[in-house]
Amino acid sequence: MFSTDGSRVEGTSSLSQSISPSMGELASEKHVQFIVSVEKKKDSFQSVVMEHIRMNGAYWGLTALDLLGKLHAVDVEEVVSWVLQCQHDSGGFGGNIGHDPHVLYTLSGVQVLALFDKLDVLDIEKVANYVAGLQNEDGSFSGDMWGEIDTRFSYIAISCLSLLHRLDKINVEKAVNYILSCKNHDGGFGCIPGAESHAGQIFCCVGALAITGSLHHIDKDLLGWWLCERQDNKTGGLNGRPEKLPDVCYSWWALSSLIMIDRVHWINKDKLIKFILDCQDIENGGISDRPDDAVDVYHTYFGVAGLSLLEYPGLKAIDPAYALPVDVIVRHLRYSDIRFGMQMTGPHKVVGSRQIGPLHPSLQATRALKSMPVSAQFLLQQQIRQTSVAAVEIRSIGGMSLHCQLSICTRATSSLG
Ligand code: GRG
Repeated sequence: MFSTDGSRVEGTSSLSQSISPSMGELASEKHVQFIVSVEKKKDSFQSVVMEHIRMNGAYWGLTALDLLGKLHAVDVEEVVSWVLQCQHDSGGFGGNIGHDPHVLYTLSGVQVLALFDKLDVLDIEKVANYVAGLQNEDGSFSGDMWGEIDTRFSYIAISCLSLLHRLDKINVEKAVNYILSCKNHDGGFGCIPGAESHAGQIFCCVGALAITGSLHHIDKDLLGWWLCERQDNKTGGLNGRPEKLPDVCYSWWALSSLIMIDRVHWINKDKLIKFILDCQDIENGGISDRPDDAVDVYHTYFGVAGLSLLEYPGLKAIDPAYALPVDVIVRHLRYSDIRFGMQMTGPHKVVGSRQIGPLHPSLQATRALKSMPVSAQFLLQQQIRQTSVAAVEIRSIGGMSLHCQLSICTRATSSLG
Protein backbone atom coordinates (compact mmCIF):
# COMPACT_ATOMS: atom_id res chain seq x y z
CA MET A 1 0.00 0.00 0.00
CA PHE A 2 1.16 3.53 -0.72
CA SER A 3 0.89 6.79 1.16
CA THR A 4 -0.35 9.84 -0.73
CA ASP A 5 3.19 10.77 -1.84
CA GLY A 6 3.61 7.39 -3.55
CA SER A 7 5.90 5.81 -0.93
CA ARG A 8 5.01 2.50 0.63
CA VAL A 9 3.64 2.27 4.14
CA GLU A 10 5.63 -0.21 6.19
CA GLY A 11 4.09 -3.59 6.85
CA THR A 12 1.16 -3.34 4.45
CA SER A 13 2.48 -4.91 1.26
CA SER A 14 2.60 -8.66 0.83
CA LEU A 15 6.36 -8.65 0.41
CA SER A 16 7.25 -6.17 3.12
CA GLN A 17 5.60 -8.51 5.60
CA SER A 18 8.23 -11.10 4.72
CA ILE A 19 11.24 -8.78 5.31
CA SER A 20 13.09 -10.43 8.18
CA PRO A 21 15.85 -8.96 10.41
CA SER A 22 18.33 -11.56 9.05
CA MET A 23 18.10 -9.80 5.66
CA GLY A 24 19.71 -6.64 7.02
CA GLU A 25 18.30 -3.19 6.39
CA LEU A 26 18.59 -0.60 3.67
CA ALA A 27 21.00 2.11 4.87
CA SER A 28 18.92 4.84 3.19
CA GLU A 29 20.48 7.87 4.89
CA LYS A 30 24.01 6.66 4.10
CA HIS A 31 23.12 6.12 0.43
CA VAL A 32 21.69 9.64 0.19
CA GLN A 33 24.93 11.02 1.68
CA PHE A 34 27.01 8.93 -0.72
CA ILE A 35 25.13 10.12 -3.82
CA VAL A 36 25.26 13.78 -2.77
CA SER A 37 28.98 13.50 -1.92
CA VAL A 38 29.90 12.08 -5.37
CA GLU A 39 28.27 15.12 -6.93
CA LYS A 40 30.05 17.54 -4.57
CA LYS A 41 33.60 16.08 -4.72
CA LYS A 42 34.44 16.93 -8.33
CA ASP A 43 38.05 15.70 -7.95
CA SER A 44 37.11 12.31 -6.53
CA PHE A 45 37.85 9.10 -8.47
CA GLN A 46 34.10 8.51 -8.96
CA SER A 47 33.50 11.99 -10.41
CA VAL A 48 36.54 11.87 -12.70
CA VAL A 49 35.71 8.45 -14.22
CA MET A 50 32.12 9.58 -14.76
CA GLU A 51 33.08 12.93 -16.36
CA HIS A 52 32.05 11.82 -19.89
CA ILE A 53 28.78 10.18 -18.79
CA ARG A 54 27.79 12.74 -16.17
CA MET A 55 24.27 13.05 -17.65
CA ASN A 56 23.68 9.33 -17.08
CA GLY A 57 25.16 9.70 -13.59
CA ALA A 58 22.76 12.56 -12.88
CA TYR A 59 19.81 10.37 -13.90
CA TRP A 60 21.02 7.44 -11.76
CA GLY A 61 21.81 9.53 -8.69
CA LEU A 62 18.74 11.76 -8.82
CA THR A 63 16.29 8.93 -9.49
CA ALA A 64 17.80 7.01 -6.56
CA LEU A 65 17.37 10.11 -4.36
CA ASP A 66 13.75 10.44 -5.49
CA LEU A 67 13.00 6.76 -4.75
CA LEU A 68 14.51 7.33 -1.30
CA GLY A 69 12.29 10.41 -0.84
CA LYS A 70 15.24 12.85 -0.85
CA LEU A 71 15.17 14.60 -4.22
CA HIS A 72 15.10 17.94 -2.40
CA ALA A 73 18.70 17.30 -1.23
CA VAL A 74 19.85 18.94 -4.49
CA ASP A 75 19.44 22.44 -5.92
CA VAL A 76 16.81 22.13 -8.69
CA GLU A 77 17.77 25.33 -10.55
CA GLU A 78 21.44 24.32 -10.60
CA VAL A 79 20.62 20.90 -12.06
CA VAL A 80 18.20 22.26 -14.68
CA SER A 81 20.66 24.95 -15.77
CA TRP A 82 23.46 22.36 -16.13
CA VAL A 83 21.22 19.98 -18.12
CA LEU A 84 20.33 22.78 -20.54
CA GLN A 85 24.01 23.67 -21.00
CA CYS A 86 24.58 20.09 -22.22
CA GLN A 87 22.05 20.53 -25.05
CA HIS A 88 23.21 21.09 -28.63
CA ASP A 89 21.66 23.05 -31.48
CA SER A 90 20.61 19.69 -32.97
CA GLY A 91 18.29 19.20 -29.97
CA GLY A 92 20.32 16.27 -28.58
CA PHE A 93 22.20 16.24 -25.28
CA GLY A 94 25.83 15.46 -24.52
CA GLY A 95 27.16 13.52 -21.52
CA ASN A 96 28.57 16.77 -20.11
CA ILE A 97 29.03 20.39 -21.16
CA GLY A 98 30.93 20.52 -24.47
CA HIS A 99 30.52 16.79 -25.20
CA ASP A 100 28.93 15.45 -28.40
CA PRO A 101 25.20 14.66 -28.44
CA HIS A 102 23.95 11.07 -28.25
CA VAL A 103 20.57 9.49 -27.52
CA LEU A 104 22.06 7.87 -24.39
CA TYR A 105 22.40 11.31 -22.78
CA THR A 106 19.31 12.77 -24.43
CA LEU A 107 17.02 10.31 -22.63
CA SER A 108 18.83 10.92 -19.33
CA GLY A 109 18.43 14.70 -19.79
CA VAL A 110 14.71 14.31 -20.46
CA GLN A 111 14.33 11.93 -17.49
CA VAL A 112 16.11 14.34 -15.12
CA LEU A 113 13.85 17.20 -16.21
CA ALA A 114 10.79 14.93 -15.83
CA LEU A 115 11.86 14.10 -12.25
CA PHE A 116 11.72 17.82 -11.40
CA ASP A 117 8.58 18.40 -13.48
CA LYS A 118 10.59 20.78 -15.65
CA LEU A 119 10.04 19.42 -19.15
CA ASP A 120 8.49 22.75 -20.09
CA VAL A 121 11.95 24.37 -20.18
CA LEU A 122 12.62 22.34 -23.34
CA ASP A 123 11.90 23.08 -26.96
CA ILE A 124 10.14 19.72 -27.18
CA GLU A 125 9.83 19.71 -30.99
CA LYS A 126 13.58 20.16 -31.29
CA VAL A 127 14.47 17.30 -28.95
CA ALA A 128 11.86 15.04 -30.54
CA ASN A 129 13.11 15.85 -34.06
CA TYR A 130 16.68 14.97 -33.02
CA VAL A 131 15.59 11.57 -31.67
CA ALA A 132 13.14 10.78 -34.47
CA GLY A 133 15.77 11.75 -37.06
CA LEU A 134 17.89 8.81 -35.92
CA GLN A 135 15.39 6.18 -37.10
CA ASN A 136 16.67 4.12 -40.02
CA GLU A 137 14.72 2.71 -42.98
CA ASP A 138 14.50 -0.77 -41.37
CA GLY A 139 12.95 0.70 -38.19
CA SER A 140 16.16 0.50 -36.11
CA PHE A 141 17.74 3.51 -34.39
CA SER A 142 21.27 4.88 -34.50
CA GLY A 143 22.69 6.33 -31.30
CA ASP A 144 24.04 9.46 -32.95
CA MET A 145 25.22 10.87 -36.29
CA TRP A 146 27.96 8.20 -36.51
CA GLY A 147 25.38 5.47 -37.01
CA GLU A 148 25.95 2.64 -34.49
CA ILE A 149 22.74 0.59 -34.22
CA ASP A 150 21.60 -1.14 -31.03
CA THR A 151 18.26 -2.09 -29.45
CA ARG A 152 19.31 0.15 -26.53
CA PHE A 153 18.78 3.06 -28.91
CA SER A 154 15.36 1.74 -30.00
CA TYR A 155 14.26 1.71 -26.35
CA ILE A 156 15.72 5.13 -25.70
CA ALA A 157 14.00 6.68 -28.72
CA ILE A 158 10.64 5.13 -27.84
CA SER A 159 10.83 5.99 -24.14
CA CYS A 160 12.04 9.51 -24.82
CA LEU A 161 9.44 10.29 -27.50
CA SER A 162 6.72 8.78 -25.34
CA LEU A 163 7.73 11.02 -22.41
CA LEU A 164 7.66 13.99 -24.80
CA HIS A 165 4.29 12.87 -26.26
CA ARG A 166 5.83 12.72 -29.73
CA LEU A 167 5.74 9.01 -30.63
CA ASP A 168 3.86 9.99 -33.77
CA LYS A 169 7.13 11.35 -35.18
CA ILE A 170 8.48 7.84 -35.82
CA ASN A 171 7.26 4.74 -37.59
CA VAL A 172 6.28 2.75 -34.48
CA GLU A 173 5.31 -0.35 -36.48
CA LYS A 174 8.73 -0.53 -38.12
CA ALA A 175 10.46 0.14 -34.78
CA VAL A 176 8.53 -2.75 -33.20
CA ASN A 177 9.28 -5.07 -36.14
CA TYR A 178 12.99 -4.29 -35.91
CA ILE A 179 12.99 -5.12 -32.18
CA LEU A 180 11.16 -8.38 -32.93
CA SER A 181 13.84 -9.23 -35.50
CA CYS A 182 16.34 -9.22 -32.57
CA LYS A 183 14.37 -11.92 -30.72
CA ASN A 184 16.23 -15.21 -30.24
CA HIS A 185 15.13 -18.84 -30.03
CA ASP A 186 15.71 -18.79 -26.25
CA GLY A 187 13.02 -16.09 -25.94
CA GLY A 188 15.53 -13.31 -25.19
CA PHE A 189 16.75 -10.35 -27.23
CA GLY A 190 20.16 -9.10 -28.32
CA CYS A 191 21.55 -5.75 -29.46
CA ILE A 192 21.15 -6.51 -33.21
CA PRO A 193 19.55 -9.43 -35.15
CA GLY A 194 21.35 -12.68 -34.29
CA ALA A 195 23.22 -11.27 -31.28
CA GLU A 196 23.31 -13.17 -27.97
CA SER A 197 20.46 -12.66 -25.49
CA HIS A 198 21.47 -10.39 -22.63
CA ALA A 199 19.31 -9.18 -19.71
CA GLY A 200 20.21 -5.52 -20.42
CA GLN A 201 19.04 -5.76 -24.03
CA ILE A 202 15.98 -7.72 -22.91
CA PHE A 203 14.96 -4.81 -20.66
CA CYS A 204 15.32 -2.47 -23.63
CA CYS A 205 13.26 -4.63 -25.99
CA VAL A 206 10.57 -5.58 -23.47
CA GLY A 207 10.38 -1.96 -22.24
CA ALA A 208 9.98 -0.64 -25.77
CA LEU A 209 7.32 -3.28 -26.54
CA ALA A 210 5.52 -2.40 -23.28
CA ILE A 211 5.47 1.32 -24.04
CA THR A 212 4.17 0.71 -27.55
CA GLY A 213 1.51 -1.76 -26.36
CA SER A 214 3.20 -4.68 -28.17
CA LEU A 215 3.93 -7.17 -25.36
CA HIS A 216 1.68 -9.75 -27.03
CA HIS A 217 4.57 -10.50 -29.42
CA ILE A 218 6.54 -12.06 -26.55
CA ASP A 219 6.42 -15.74 -25.57
CA LYS A 220 6.18 -14.87 -21.87
CA ASP A 221 6.76 -18.40 -20.55
CA LEU A 222 9.86 -18.92 -22.71
CA LEU A 223 11.38 -15.53 -21.84
CA GLY A 224 10.27 -15.80 -18.20
CA TRP A 225 12.06 -19.14 -17.95
CA TRP A 226 15.30 -17.69 -19.38
CA LEU A 227 15.09 -14.68 -17.06
CA CYS A 228 14.35 -16.60 -13.86
CA GLU A 229 17.30 -18.89 -14.66
CA ARG A 230 19.45 -15.81 -14.08
CA GLN A 231 19.06 -16.24 -10.31
CA ASP A 232 22.05 -17.78 -8.58
CA ASN A 233 20.75 -20.32 -6.11
CA LYS A 234 23.59 -19.73 -3.63
CA THR A 235 23.75 -15.93 -3.38
CA GLY A 236 20.24 -15.07 -4.65
CA GLY A 237 21.73 -12.47 -7.04
CA LEU A 238 20.86 -12.30 -10.76
CA ASN A 239 23.33 -12.44 -13.66
CA GLY A 240 22.88 -11.02 -17.16
CA ARG A 241 23.42 -14.22 -19.16
CA PRO A 242 24.36 -17.89 -18.56
CA GLU A 243 27.66 -18.71 -16.78
CA LYS A 244 28.24 -15.10 -15.68
CA LEU A 245 28.61 -13.73 -12.17
CA PRO A 246 25.61 -12.17 -10.43
CA ASP A 247 25.58 -8.38 -10.36
CA VAL A 248 23.23 -5.99 -8.52
CA CYS A 249 22.37 -4.11 -11.73
CA TYR A 250 20.48 -7.15 -13.06
CA SER A 251 18.12 -6.69 -10.12
CA TRP A 252 16.87 -3.97 -12.45
CA TRP A 253 17.43 -5.24 -16.00
CA ALA A 254 16.11 -8.79 -15.42
CA LEU A 255 13.58 -8.06 -12.68
CA SER A 256 11.83 -5.18 -14.48
CA SER A 257 11.51 -7.45 -17.54
CA LEU A 258 10.02 -10.25 -15.41
CA ILE A 259 7.49 -7.78 -14.00
CA MET A 260 6.54 -6.47 -17.45
CA ILE A 261 5.83 -10.01 -18.69
CA ASP A 262 4.07 -10.94 -15.43
CA ARG A 263 6.53 -13.68 -14.37
CA VAL A 264 8.19 -12.03 -11.34
CA HIS A 265 6.81 -14.74 -9.04
CA TRP A 266 9.19 -17.22 -10.73
CA ILE A 267 12.18 -15.92 -8.76
CA ASN A 268 12.92 -15.98 -5.05
CA LYS A 269 12.36 -12.36 -4.03
CA ASP A 270 13.58 -12.72 -0.43
CA LYS A 271 16.93 -14.11 -1.59
CA LEU A 272 17.34 -11.28 -4.09
CA ILE A 273 16.57 -8.64 -1.44
CA LYS A 274 19.22 -10.18 0.80
CA PHE A 275 21.76 -10.17 -2.06
CA ILE A 276 21.19 -6.46 -2.76
CA LEU A 277 21.38 -5.56 0.93
CA ASP A 278 24.61 -7.58 1.24
CA CYS A 279 26.17 -5.34 -1.44
CA GLN A 280 25.78 -2.17 0.65
CA ASP A 281 28.64 -0.24 2.21
CA ILE A 282 26.97 0.18 5.57
CA GLU A 283 29.58 2.65 6.85
CA ASN A 284 30.05 5.05 3.94
CA GLY A 285 26.93 4.39 1.88
CA GLY A 286 26.58 3.18 -1.71
CA ILE A 287 25.92 -0.24 -3.26
CA SER A 288 28.38 -2.35 -5.28
CA ASP A 289 27.97 -5.03 -7.98
CA ARG A 290 28.73 -7.87 -5.55
CA PRO A 291 29.34 -8.10 -1.79
CA ASP A 292 32.59 -6.43 -0.66
CA ASP A 293 33.36 -4.74 -3.99
CA ALA A 294 33.73 -0.97 -4.38
CA VAL A 295 30.47 0.99 -4.52
CA ASP A 296 29.42 3.38 -7.31
CA VAL A 297 26.39 5.48 -8.27
CA TYR A 298 25.31 3.09 -11.07
CA HIS A 299 24.99 0.08 -8.76
CA THR A 300 23.55 2.23 -5.96
CA TYR A 301 20.75 3.34 -8.28
CA PHE A 302 19.98 -0.08 -9.73
CA GLY A 303 20.15 -1.67 -6.26
CA VAL A 304 17.63 0.83 -4.89
CA ALA A 305 15.49 0.54 -8.05
CA GLY A 306 15.53 -3.27 -7.75
CA LEU A 307 14.43 -3.02 -4.11
CA SER A 308 11.65 -0.67 -5.20
CA LEU A 309 10.46 -3.27 -7.73
CA LEU A 310 10.59 -5.80 -4.89
CA GLU A 311 8.33 -3.48 -2.86
CA TYR A 312 10.89 -2.86 -0.15
CA PRO A 313 9.22 -0.70 2.54
CA GLY A 314 9.80 3.07 2.57
CA LEU A 315 10.79 3.36 -1.10
CA LYS A 316 8.72 5.01 -3.80
CA ALA A 317 7.40 2.65 -6.49
CA ILE A 318 9.21 2.71 -9.85
CA ASP A 319 7.67 2.13 -13.28
CA PRO A 320 9.33 -0.98 -14.81
CA ALA A 321 9.18 0.31 -18.40
CA TYR A 322 10.06 3.99 -18.02
CA ALA A 323 12.54 3.50 -15.14
CA LEU A 324 11.16 6.57 -13.39
CA PRO A 325 9.15 6.82 -10.15
CA VAL A 326 5.49 5.98 -10.72
CA ASP A 327 4.35 9.37 -9.40
CA VAL A 328 6.49 11.09 -12.04
CA ILE A 329 4.79 9.06 -14.78
CA VAL A 330 1.32 9.70 -13.35
CA ARG A 331 2.00 13.44 -12.97
CA HIS A 332 3.27 13.45 -16.49
CA LEU A 333 0.08 11.93 -17.84
CA ARG A 334 -1.93 14.61 -16.09
CA TYR A 335 0.36 17.12 -17.72
CA SER A 336 -0.47 15.63 -21.09
CA ASP A 337 -4.17 15.95 -20.38
CA ILE A 338 -3.73 19.64 -19.62
CA ARG A 339 -1.66 20.12 -22.75
CA PHE A 340 -4.46 18.77 -24.86
CA GLY A 341 -6.86 21.19 -23.21
CA MET A 342 -9.06 18.60 -21.56
CA GLN A 343 -10.55 18.11 -18.16
CA MET A 344 -10.77 14.71 -16.54
CA THR A 345 -14.05 15.58 -14.82
CA GLY A 346 -17.50 16.32 -16.17
CA PRO A 347 -20.13 14.21 -17.92
CA HIS A 348 -18.86 11.37 -20.07
CA LYS A 349 -20.01 8.06 -21.44
CA VAL A 350 -18.08 4.85 -21.87
CA VAL A 351 -17.53 4.16 -25.56
CA GLY A 352 -15.18 1.22 -25.46
CA SER A 353 -13.00 -0.90 -23.25
CA ARG A 354 -10.02 -3.12 -23.59
CA GLN A 355 -8.70 -5.78 -21.25
CA ILE A 356 -5.13 -4.86 -20.34
CA GLY A 357 -4.49 -7.19 -17.39
CA PRO A 358 -3.96 -9.42 -15.67
CA LEU A 359 -1.69 -7.65 -13.23
CA HIS A 360 0.40 -9.70 -10.88
CA PRO A 361 -1.31 -10.08 -7.46
CA SER A 362 1.75 -8.51 -5.79
CA LEU A 363 0.67 -5.22 -7.31
CA GLN A 364 -1.71 -3.66 -4.82
CA ALA A 365 -4.98 -2.13 -5.97
CA THR A 366 -3.64 1.32 -5.16
CA ARG A 367 -0.61 0.67 -7.29
CA ALA A 368 -2.71 -0.54 -10.20
CA LEU A 369 -4.84 2.56 -10.06
CA LYS A 370 -1.99 4.96 -9.47
CA SER A 371 0.56 3.59 -11.84
CA MET A 372 -1.59 2.85 -14.89
CA PRO A 373 0.11 0.07 -16.88
CA VAL A 374 2.34 1.24 -19.67
CA SER A 375 0.24 -0.36 -22.38
CA ALA A 376 -2.70 1.67 -21.11
CA GLN A 377 -0.61 4.81 -21.08
CA PHE A 378 0.30 4.30 -24.70
CA LEU A 379 -3.26 3.61 -25.69
CA LEU A 380 -4.31 6.73 -23.82
CA GLN A 381 -1.77 8.90 -25.59
CA GLN A 382 -2.75 7.54 -28.99
CA GLN A 383 -6.43 7.95 -28.30
CA ILE A 384 -5.97 11.48 -27.03
CA ARG A 385 -4.20 12.43 -30.21
CA GLN A 386 -6.48 10.65 -32.65
CA THR A 387 -9.95 10.99 -31.17
CA SER A 388 -11.94 13.18 -28.85
CA VAL A 389 -11.24 11.09 -25.79
CA ALA A 390 -11.78 13.06 -22.63
CA ALA A 391 -11.25 10.61 -19.81
CA VAL A 392 -9.93 7.20 -19.00
CA GLU A 393 -11.15 5.09 -16.18
CA ILE A 394 -9.22 2.17 -14.78
CA ARG A 395 -11.20 -0.21 -12.67
CA SER A 396 -9.84 -3.13 -10.75
CA ILE A 397 -12.09 -6.14 -10.92
CA GLY A 398 -11.87 -9.63 -9.52
CA GLY A 399 -10.65 -8.91 -5.97
CA MET A 400 -7.11 -9.94 -5.14
CA SER A 401 -6.23 -11.35 -8.55
CA LEU A 402 -6.40 -7.99 -10.17
CA HIS A 403 -7.55 -7.48 -13.67
CA CYS A 404 -7.42 -4.00 -14.92
CA GLN A 405 -9.96 -2.66 -17.33
CA LEU A 406 -9.41 0.44 -19.34
CA SER A 407 -12.48 2.30 -20.45
CA ILE A 408 -12.23 4.99 -23.06
CA CYS A 409 -14.76 7.72 -22.47
CA THR A 410 -15.78 10.69 -24.52
CA ARG A 411 -17.26 13.86 -23.18
CA ALA A 412 -20.99 14.13 -23.72
CA THR A 413 -20.44 17.79 -24.42
CA SER A 414 -17.11 17.81 -26.18
CA SER A 415 -15.39 21.10 -26.82
CA LEU A 416 -12.37 19.53 -28.45
CA GLY A 417 -11.38 20.86 -31.81
C1 GRG B 1 16.62 4.31 -18.60
C2 GRG B 1 17.28 2.34 -17.24
C3 GRG B 1 17.41 3.09 -18.51
C4 GRG B 1 18.20 2.61 -19.53
C5 GRG B 1 18.42 3.29 -20.81
C6 GRG B 1 21.37 2.40 -21.84
C7 GRG B 1 20.12 1.63 -21.70
C8 GRG B 1 18.80 2.29 -21.91
C9 GRG B 1 20.15 0.32 -21.40
C10 GRG B 1 21.39 -0.48 -21.18
C11 GRG B 1 21.04 -1.94 -21.11
C12 GRG B 1 22.26 -2.80 -20.93
C13 GRG B 1 22.90 -3.33 -22.14
C14 GRG B 1 22.67 -3.11 -19.68
C15 GRG B 1 23.78 -3.99 -19.33
C16 GRG B 1 24.92 -3.21 -18.78
C17 GRG B 1 26.05 -4.13 -18.36
C18 GRG B 1 26.23 -4.42 -16.94
C19 GRG B 1 26.84 -4.63 -19.27
C20 GRG B 1 27.96 -5.50 -18.88
O1 GRG B 1 28.10 -6.46 -19.85
P1 GRG B 1 29.24 -7.51 -19.59
O2 GRG B 1 29.29 -8.45 -20.74
O3 GRG B 1 28.73 -8.11 -18.26
O4 GRG B 1 30.52 -6.80 -19.26
P2 GRG B 1 28.24 -9.55 -17.89
O5 GRG B 1 27.39 -9.30 -16.68
O6 GRG B 1 27.47 -10.12 -19.05
O7 GRG B 1 29.46 -10.29 -17.55
